[in-house]
Amino acid sequence: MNKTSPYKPAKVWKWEKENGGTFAKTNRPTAGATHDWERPVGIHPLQLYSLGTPNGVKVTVMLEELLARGFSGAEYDAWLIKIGDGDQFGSGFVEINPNSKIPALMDHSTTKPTRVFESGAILLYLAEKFNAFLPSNPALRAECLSWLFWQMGAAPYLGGGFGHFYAYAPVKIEYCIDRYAMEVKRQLDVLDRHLADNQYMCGDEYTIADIAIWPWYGGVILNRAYDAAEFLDAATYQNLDRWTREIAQREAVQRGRMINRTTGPLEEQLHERHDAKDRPGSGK
Ligand SMILES: N[C@@H](CCC(=O)N[C@@H](CS)C(=O)NCC(=O)O)C(=O)O
Repeated sequence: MNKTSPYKPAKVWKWEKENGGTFAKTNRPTAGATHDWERPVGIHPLQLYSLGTPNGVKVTVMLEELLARGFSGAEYDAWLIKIGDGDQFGSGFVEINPNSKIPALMDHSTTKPTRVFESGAILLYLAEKFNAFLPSNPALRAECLSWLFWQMGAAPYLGGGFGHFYAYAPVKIEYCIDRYAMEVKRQLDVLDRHLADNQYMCGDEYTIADIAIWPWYGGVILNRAYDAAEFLDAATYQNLDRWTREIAQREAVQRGRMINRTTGPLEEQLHERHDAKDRPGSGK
């Protein structure tokens, strides 16, 4: 491998041109809104503004799980935010997430509507609001939150690191792919060892830790992430494989992963959800 590079960083970095990667059109080094956008508000207590990526799927799975458990207060409208078109920089979205990333949630059942952004914070907010999918026993609760926060810290290495350089970067850079493949395989091993002795991330109970981890790491196992299952030798993580496939069978998970999805087979896409009767398949 050639370890030298003709690139010498300037004294002060300047944004001079798009870097050519898959998200080059929308990436920029500043925050804030780029255009006016009035946020639509539907009829349900919870209004979700999202897209069917792993971070978005965490929330739609949680909402579907809550509804499946009979919490009618978890009824929601799921609006589509097309991040490839820059919708996350519209003023009405930035108002509820100054970080301009999906998912973002508005709870209209509180006296003054409550905004929540960051998928982990949304899961925790909903778990506390409905007292569900979060153990009440202090030790188990600590375990659950440890794995929830593990996921929030770990997944950027999988998505922003490995996924970016393996699938999206305009050039394949061996150093970067090696670095992140090694870290992602270490993370897969962390999960695999833990799941050897635990049915779910927190023992016997399915919790927000599972809901957070499954879309990302289950995605690798099911080859839904970056087409990298073979490269990462995903089949060797047998306990993680068992957990992934068990969770994939849950009806709420199957419904949740289709909401706000705009890629893959049409029969797995439901671009927006406004009613429990909305069903994927129309491609709309
Ligand atoms: N830590 C955030 C990450 C959210 C995130 O990275 N969202 C991506 C899609 S998965 C996004 O909106 N990207 C748009 C952009 O970066 O402009 C969370 O978990 O909510």
